[in-house]
Amino acid sequence: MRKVITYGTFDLLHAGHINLLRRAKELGDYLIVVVSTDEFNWNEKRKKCYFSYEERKKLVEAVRYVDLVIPEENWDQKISDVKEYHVDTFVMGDDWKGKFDFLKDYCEVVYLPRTEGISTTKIKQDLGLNGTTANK
Ligand code: C2G
Repeated sequence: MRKVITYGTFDLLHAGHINLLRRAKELGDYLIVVVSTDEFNWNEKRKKCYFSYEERKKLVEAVRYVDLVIPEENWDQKISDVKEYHVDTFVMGDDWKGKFDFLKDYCEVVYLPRTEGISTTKIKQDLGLNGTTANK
């Protein structure tokens, strides 16, 4: 069984996320999605999510391509995740191109083209939600 892993916030789940998850699953048989916790998002990415971790986890788990969702709590868990789950392929959108090449010692690393014209930030801007507080 070829296992694939990817990481992200996945707030306001949209077609760009789904396109990424679909193509990630096409690279294997089992897809693990590591969803950023609210604490990690704020402490490390200064991102305030509209949906809480639990809500974002539930939405990502409902996506047909996804087999397992686990929490992303720090930047440094990727190597241990790859080892613990016996991952064959690490996938990210190409906005991260090159940032995770250190994982090439442990698994295949694939950067996929982002879906143009959509992002959580654009959705918030279009809806005038930029002042949204974390978790509503
Ligand atoms: N993505 C995409 N196309 C978009 C928007 C997002 O392909 N239009 C991809 C991103 O490249 C990423 C995934 O969808 O691979 C999740 O995007 P975010 O939720 O924005 O994730 P991010 O905040 O970049 O967190 O440790 C890595 C981080 O957790 C990544």
